[in-house]
Amino acid sequence: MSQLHPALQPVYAEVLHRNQGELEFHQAVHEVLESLSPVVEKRPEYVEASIIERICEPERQIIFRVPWVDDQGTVRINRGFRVEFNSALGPYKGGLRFHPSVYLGIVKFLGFEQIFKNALTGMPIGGGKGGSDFDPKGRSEGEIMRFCQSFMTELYRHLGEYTDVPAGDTGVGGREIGYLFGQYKRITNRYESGVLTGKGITWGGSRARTEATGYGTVFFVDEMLRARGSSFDGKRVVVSGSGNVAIYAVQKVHQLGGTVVAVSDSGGYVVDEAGIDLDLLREVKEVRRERVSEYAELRGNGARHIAGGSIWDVPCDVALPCATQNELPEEAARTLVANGVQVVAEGANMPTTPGAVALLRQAGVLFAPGKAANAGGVATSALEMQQNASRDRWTFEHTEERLADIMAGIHLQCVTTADEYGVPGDYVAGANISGFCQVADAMLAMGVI
Ligand code: NDP
Ligand code: 2IT
Repeated sequence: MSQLHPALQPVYAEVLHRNQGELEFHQAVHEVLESLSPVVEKRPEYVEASIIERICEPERQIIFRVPWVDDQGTVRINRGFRVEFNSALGPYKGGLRFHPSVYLGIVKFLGFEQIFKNALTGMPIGGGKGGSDFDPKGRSEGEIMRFCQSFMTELYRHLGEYTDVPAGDTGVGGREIGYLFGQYKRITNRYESGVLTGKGITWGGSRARTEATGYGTVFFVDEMLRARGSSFDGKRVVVSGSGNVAIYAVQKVHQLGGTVVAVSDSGGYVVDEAGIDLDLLREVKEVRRERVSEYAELRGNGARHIAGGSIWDVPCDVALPCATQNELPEEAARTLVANGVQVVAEGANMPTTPGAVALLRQAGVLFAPGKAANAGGVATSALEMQQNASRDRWTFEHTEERLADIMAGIHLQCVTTADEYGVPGDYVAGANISGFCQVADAMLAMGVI
């Protein structure tokens, strides 16, 4: 990790002291503070008003018990979280994650990232995140529904279309949003469409929201390539994960002329030199809710599954980590560079470790941070809120066009901000500085609250 600006060292020390053991949160804060040295020099008013200290402290943190009964009649207890991090630009907005690894440090890192990501979208949304250590793997439909109902029975009192608007994230997709929305509607006796995003199309959802994060990541890379006179055409691409973000990244890469040759899950990865068959992947993951190993068995064209191991061993021009945090460590970055990778763009949140990011950038690899590259999901959530507020429903084409425009706008903001602050071509600094300044200016305007 590089040295922070002297004005930022005590801020970071206080974050470590106040949030002990929350390693992912420390990592996310450090990564933003590293970018802020030129801002501290250029905008002393932020330091005088303690804006950075304030941004690092969530406005509100909610932790609650989630009791539910499994199919055997046993009472189970999970922990629920909602961290309402920053509402300077709009109501708290961000997903819910259901995964056994979830604890306060993960929710806070995600919520912190979300503040700046949401600012970059240019939409009026603040930052928040939530979830539970509930493990949906192997659970029946009934168990998932009862868990979601219990979770919402506490969470509902903190939500509202002008207050806090959750959506999905790892382990929370359309099915879970349905159960959560149903329970919210029942408890409040209000059809408040704008309280959750990622809803089904017939009951207030936006077309293209399901596709938006993966599509947006690929649109962002397309902008990076285009700015350098290149394109996806003929590129070999590796996408980690095989969930919501990964699946639609694969689809858009194929539409733009690239070939995705590998995808993964937590059990291993599949190499399919002919190009991933999207229909089969969707059937295995979205319909049967099975493992990628089954994809290799059903494909029958020489596609092979490698249990364990690292998907980053597969040579590629473009690498899109779309699974989870810290899934692309330094050794993997070294292998990618040795194999000639040109671009790494984060579809997931913080999938690349700080050491790996440094190594990629030293090697001249184009690197797009998640805050910018995966902002298409939450941007389209904001478009869903807009449709809900106006009781309207847009076409797929119109929504996708808005998404593409937003991603092009984020790319431009990263480039121009990096230029303005003397770090040309640095997408990490461009994204962090641009997102930060928008939030900081709003906080300054609103006084000490
Ligand atoms: P899903 O639950 O749909 O899919 C997650 C995928 O990642 C699964 O294939 C899962 O495999 C895999 N995975 C999880 N942990 C690991 C691991 N340790 N090693 C390898 N693979 C792993 O989640 P999403 O696709 O929605 O989210 C993926 C990432 O994208 C997350 O970081 C999320 O925060 C981020 N993101 C999501 C957005 C959205 O709109 N959904 C928006 C922006 C970012 P397995 O099934 O084996 O667990
Ligand atoms: O990390 C993310 O940006 C998301 N999981 C999407 C959040 C949202 O509110 O759509």
